[in-house]
Amino acid sequence: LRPKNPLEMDRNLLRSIRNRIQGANRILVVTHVGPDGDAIGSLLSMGWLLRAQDKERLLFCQDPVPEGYYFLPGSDEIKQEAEGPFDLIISLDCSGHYRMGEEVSKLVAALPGSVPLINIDHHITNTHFGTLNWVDPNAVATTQMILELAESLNWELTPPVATCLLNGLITDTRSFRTANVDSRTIRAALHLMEAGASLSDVTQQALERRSLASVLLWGQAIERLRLDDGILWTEVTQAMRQQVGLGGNDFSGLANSLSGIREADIVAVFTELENGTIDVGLRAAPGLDVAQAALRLGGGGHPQAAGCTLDGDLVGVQERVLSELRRSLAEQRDKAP
Ligand SMILES: [Mn+2]
Repeated sequence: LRPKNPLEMDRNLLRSIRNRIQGANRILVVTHVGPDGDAIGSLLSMGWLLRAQDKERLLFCQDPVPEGYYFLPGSDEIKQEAEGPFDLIISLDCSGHYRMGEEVSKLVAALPGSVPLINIDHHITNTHFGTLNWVDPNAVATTQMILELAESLNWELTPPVATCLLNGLITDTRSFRTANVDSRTIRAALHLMEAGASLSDVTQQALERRSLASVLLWGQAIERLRLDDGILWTEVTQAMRQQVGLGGNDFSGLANSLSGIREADIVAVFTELENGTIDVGLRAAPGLDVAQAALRLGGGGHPQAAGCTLDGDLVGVQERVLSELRRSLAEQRDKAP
């Protein structure tokens, strides 16, 4: 029988996390490059919680906060530059050390001595790169884990904390619609609403509202859709982005929407980033898994939603990824009853 709350499973780990935080003077809190709603919600909620504990902390993300999350309290506090010293690092929603980005690697290398790292994450592909690793693939979002941490430590859930935590739950579950949502998720959401978070506000802001330019970009990407033996894919290039006037790398939601297409067993969206690398977003139909394929390509994620970032030109990356996906799909079809 699986314990309902992983913290009940490992009191020692919880105690160690608490002690490390209590003993730290200046904490670097980091989330992953290309941040999503759970990443930003985790970073901000942890920031608010640490502040209430009178802890000096710096909230860091290598990439800027996507516009859709500006509404979250404290979003302007997230820095893209950091300077030591730090005596503790907390990594949130990162499945591997590389997910924190090159800037963090450089920063950590420049710090004197080795700085302990607390790794809090819910990706099944997590590589346990921390000094302390709390990895719970049964949690629908990293913010669900932070909520449980706060509850266990009797940290107060103020409305800003609750709002940021709910943002992670709502975005990672697409408003409680993913297969991993269970009564534990709904209880968490209930608790956050009671603490002052608005379900309708966060859903509207985080999932519904988008710029016209991003919808026009969707239009172009949809025109380029291709379907071959259950694999549906498309691309978003920098040229397409310029055409609609949408700068940066900020673009999300397309892969999720495409994953509802009946003919698709697997969806792949290839996005050319500003730095020339290709971001690959993968989605699997219920019962299929893209996390393992993503892991073999050097990325990671969840069975239903995973991804990786690859060097190379768009066509070369597509060939490589599509052949890996074909192989993975064939294996899974062979195993299916
Ligand atoms: Mn997440």
